[in-house]
Amino acid sequence: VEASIPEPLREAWKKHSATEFTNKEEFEKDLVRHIETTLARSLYNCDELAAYSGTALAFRDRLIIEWNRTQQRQTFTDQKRVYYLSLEFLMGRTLDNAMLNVGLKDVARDGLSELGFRVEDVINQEHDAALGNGGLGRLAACFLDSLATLNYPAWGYGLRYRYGIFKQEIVNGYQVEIPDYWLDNNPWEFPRHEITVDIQFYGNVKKYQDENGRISHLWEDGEIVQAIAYDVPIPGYGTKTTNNLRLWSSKASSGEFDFQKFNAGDYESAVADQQRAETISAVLYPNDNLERGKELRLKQQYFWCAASLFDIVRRFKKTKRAWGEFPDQIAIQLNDTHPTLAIVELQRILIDIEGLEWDEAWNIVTKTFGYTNHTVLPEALEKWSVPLMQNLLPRHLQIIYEINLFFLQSVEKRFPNDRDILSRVSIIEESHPKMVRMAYLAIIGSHKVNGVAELHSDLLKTTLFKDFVKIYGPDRFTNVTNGITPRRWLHQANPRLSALIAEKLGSYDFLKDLTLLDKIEAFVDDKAFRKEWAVIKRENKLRLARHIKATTGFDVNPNALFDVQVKRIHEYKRQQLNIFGVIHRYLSIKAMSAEEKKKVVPRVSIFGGKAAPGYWMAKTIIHLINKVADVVNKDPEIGDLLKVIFIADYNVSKAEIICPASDISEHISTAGTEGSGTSNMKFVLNGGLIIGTCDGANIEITREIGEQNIFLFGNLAEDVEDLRHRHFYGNFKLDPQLERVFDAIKDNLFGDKADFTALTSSIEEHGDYYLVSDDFNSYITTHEMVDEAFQNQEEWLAKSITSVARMGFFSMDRVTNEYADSIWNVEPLDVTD
Ligand code: CR6
Repeated sequence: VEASIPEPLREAWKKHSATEFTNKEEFEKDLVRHIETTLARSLYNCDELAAYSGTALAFRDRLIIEWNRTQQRQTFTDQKRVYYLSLEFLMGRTLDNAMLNVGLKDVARDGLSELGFRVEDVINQEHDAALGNGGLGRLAACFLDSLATLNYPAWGYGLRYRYGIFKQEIVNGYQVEIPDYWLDNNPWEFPRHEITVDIQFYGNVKKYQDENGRISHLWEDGEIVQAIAYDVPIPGYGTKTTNNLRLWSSKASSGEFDFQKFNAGDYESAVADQQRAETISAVLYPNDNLERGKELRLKQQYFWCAASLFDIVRRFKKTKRAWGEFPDQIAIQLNDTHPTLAIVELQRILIDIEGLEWDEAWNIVTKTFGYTNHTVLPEALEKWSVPLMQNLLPRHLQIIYEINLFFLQSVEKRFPNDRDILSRVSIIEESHPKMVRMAYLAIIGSHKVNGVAELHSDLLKTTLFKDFVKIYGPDRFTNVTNGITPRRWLHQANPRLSALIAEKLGSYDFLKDLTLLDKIEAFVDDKAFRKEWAVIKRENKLRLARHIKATTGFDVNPNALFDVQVKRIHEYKRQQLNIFGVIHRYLSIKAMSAEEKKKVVPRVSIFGGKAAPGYWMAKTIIHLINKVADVVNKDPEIGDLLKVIFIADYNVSKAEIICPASDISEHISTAGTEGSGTSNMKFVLNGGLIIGTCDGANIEITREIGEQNIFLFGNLAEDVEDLRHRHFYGNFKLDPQLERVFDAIKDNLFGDKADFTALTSSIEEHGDYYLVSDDFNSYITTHEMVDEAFQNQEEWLAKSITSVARMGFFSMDRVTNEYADSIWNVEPLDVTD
């Protein structure tokens, strides 16, 4: 349908085109208009929430105007675009970020103040958009910020979950999960009821001969669910580019099927169908680094991949280009294996619907996709049962078998004497039931595979994907070390530090080119600068202390060393190592004389993070932390020397308070298990030091900032296998200091010891898979070095400043440019030209 306004009438239209506020007066006007009309409130009836909504709507107007221009411009120019497919986008709050990115936070602050509001209070009204579990989801959000900031024509595609990651409450020391219904008056999304895609499930496949005598496949019957698009504008920092994040929501299709039921008087069943369809986008699976093979999860994956692919293909077809140009126009990045079905879906569209030959289609497909792997943990690698897929996606399973056949044939030709290799690399695992190995499918269907930090990418090449390196050669595999956006993780989270740096460097240009930070190293001996740096850290600690007081009731001493570990709770991340270390410290202090106690460096050990609801061991760790907190925090012999805090419901907006307030943070995974980690970067960028293992991006952080500025400890990845092997063959001896800790637990010092048996016995009796005992001594000793170093505040400050100065490498902008050059082959497009 031609829906554009006829040429001669466009002048009239343009005269009234929407305009953007640029100053305080105009902002206030927009704000009041939205409160009075959009929200139907008045000056007698405007609380902080209404002020938030009004402010958000005023900024949304601006964003959508720029969004429109950007999209028109990108369509007109029609150059190659990037599509980032991710089941998770952990966006956090939007208003503060939008204000800063468009450069109008001061305008908003002044305007709101004239009407009786504080901008900080207004910002705090916003509910986090928490459509993600942890690092993988936050990485996707950082990508969107950088893609827009660097003017890449790029869209994100995801699911519009009705419930994001659950909210965590701590009740009697246990985690309780509360559903996160976040969509009530969310001003940041635009429903596009006119943009819908019908998605098919189940049914069966019929073979037939088309008019050219070619064998074709028809996927018929089954059930249809409708995908509806919701668009979220993504503003770049200091640019007009405003990209799009398109999230799909599921709804029953209004097709005949329902009406038949409805007309037959089967009203209840028709409504039940409706409900079932809506379930697809109802909830984010709350597992981090774990896949459980649930049918609904597979439905989510296909629903989202199919809707996104339909949308991408529809946009391409409008350009009337030849199919061969598809990979020159489109790059699709798969955020982990969750969107791997997109590979199969594109092949299906090209051969079954568009009538291309298999080889031509497959050539297009593999040139289009890139796959990012985020973990080597076996429990996180996706496998789908063949019978499940056969039932839900019969045509896709056929295509997968076909892909596998051609692939194995080519492998056999190249390695005729290696019979084993075929079963090792087959997409189909010959188990009962048979399983589809999604990572293998993703490798075979992509032209580039990358890991997220150097060690991780090396491990992929030497272990998990070793055979594929042999088959495709090393060039198919690459590394792009993760990064973070300095806009949110420095400028927004730590505005005073950002301002101090800007003052020294003469501008905020470092927010667009983070390598400029290296210029602050010249001020490391500047007294006034150092003083200001220290004051800012203290202010940030006070802010966190207030949050802790308000949420837990505990007072913490801002002069104490703040020691933070916030991230998902997982055995491989070893929060248990941390809390055992805390118990060790507690026992040591208890055994001290009054004289000795005077030398103790006061500490606050801060924990935060969610456990997957079904991950019992992780929940036990949370329980232990809270029990230890109960005992330690109330012990009069301890006083200020040690406090243990569990911050409930760790999320993006809490991270923005926590990261700037740490003296030291913990990144202590068993070597070789953490893909990258990204909070390590956030803490260092905010002037905190870190204690960590030689794992993930810790290694590159060390290389950048210098090993004198980081506290490394523990066994190396290359020794892990050997140690595990030795444990297995009975050569396990519990570290004596850890034994003291276990004895205290077994003496019921932290409540009923039975509550923690699983935790201690996994180490003592079941092989200590995560090497907690092996690393314990080194961990304790290194913490003693931390105490020692903290006593020399001048030295500590120098380490802090130097580290920040050397963090330029970890900007998400560097990451985005690397993907653009080495994987996507896309160029930026300046929409202001
Ligand atoms: N859990 C890795 O474990 C990495 C992020 C982003 C993770 C983490 O080390 O920083 O991805 N992996 O690359 C997965 O989610 C599978 C994560 O967030």
